[in-house]
Amino acid sequence: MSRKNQTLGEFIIENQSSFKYTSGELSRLINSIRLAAKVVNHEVNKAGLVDIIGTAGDTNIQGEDQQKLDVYANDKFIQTMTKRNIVCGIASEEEDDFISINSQDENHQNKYVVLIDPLDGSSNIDVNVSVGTIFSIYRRVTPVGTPVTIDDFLQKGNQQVAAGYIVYGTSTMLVYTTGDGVNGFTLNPAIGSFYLSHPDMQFPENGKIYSVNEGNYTHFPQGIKNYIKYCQMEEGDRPYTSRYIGSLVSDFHRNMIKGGIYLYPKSSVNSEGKLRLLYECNPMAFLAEQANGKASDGFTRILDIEPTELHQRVPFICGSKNMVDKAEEFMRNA
Ligand code: P6P
Repeated sequence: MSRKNQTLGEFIIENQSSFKYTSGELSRLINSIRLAAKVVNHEVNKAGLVDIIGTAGDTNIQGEDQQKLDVYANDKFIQTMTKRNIVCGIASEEEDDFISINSQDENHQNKYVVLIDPLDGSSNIDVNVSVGTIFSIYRRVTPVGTPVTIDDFLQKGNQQVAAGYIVYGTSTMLVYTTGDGVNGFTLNPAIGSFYLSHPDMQFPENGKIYSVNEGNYTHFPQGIKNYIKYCQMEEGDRPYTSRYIGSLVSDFHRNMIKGGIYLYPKSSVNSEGKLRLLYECNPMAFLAEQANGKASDGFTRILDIEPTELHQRVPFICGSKNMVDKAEEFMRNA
């Protein structure tokens, strides 16, 4: 039973036995993500000081080259998971191809692969708007003892063993699931520990917030246009409130707490939408369903979509179950 104010470390140990692949490897993997999150958080929070402490292309006090924050975040998460010898492969939005990891020559004995968007919404950093890291974890499907192949990464979202995000906002939170509900941990920067602040997070079945970039309205499918007009109509509990941060993790996090729907549909500009299936939509959809929410491409459950390539995009509608149902109804009837 989770207790508020438990540390993330205590929570992982206490709940390890409930995870069906109890081997301690996944716990060590979550711990490595926790460590990388703290390192990245430190840099993200300094971003506003770039004119004082240097930026990409400069060198820092250790003489290291300063990097763009999304490249920095990518390097830190990959280094941390590699050094701890826990995963056999990593795919990242920042890497064209997946990375086979065989650190310390352990002959590819590790069982987990991780797919990651190391710093989603990074364009918001320059204007001091929150950004996030998104991760998705699978067990490999090819034989242990051999290098990973693309098949280990092109798995349906319903095969994920864990998923989560870090939101670098007014506070830094790590929110994740291993298939037994969603729990949120808030970082106390003074001592560098994450504390269980949001146990058993759940989407309200209904909500009054819709998140979509309405600047694309004229390019949307008719069903989406009709749903947006429905949200704006004076009737019953509507009009809803429009809230769009431009950072998926932040919009998702707010909607999960308050109730709401996030939409990034396909359009005449983005024929498959903008968001990536494997390291944005699948992990967020796993979290949504574990929190009593729903996620689809407007017609098909996100977690059932058969992946075909590493960086493929899909339309994404996610949030409070009854709101997603209504949006799908408009898509079907258009
Ligand atoms: P647009 C950030 O680039 C991102 O991937 C999501 O975090 C965000 O919701 C979306 O794209 C914003 O895209 O086209 O509305 O600026």
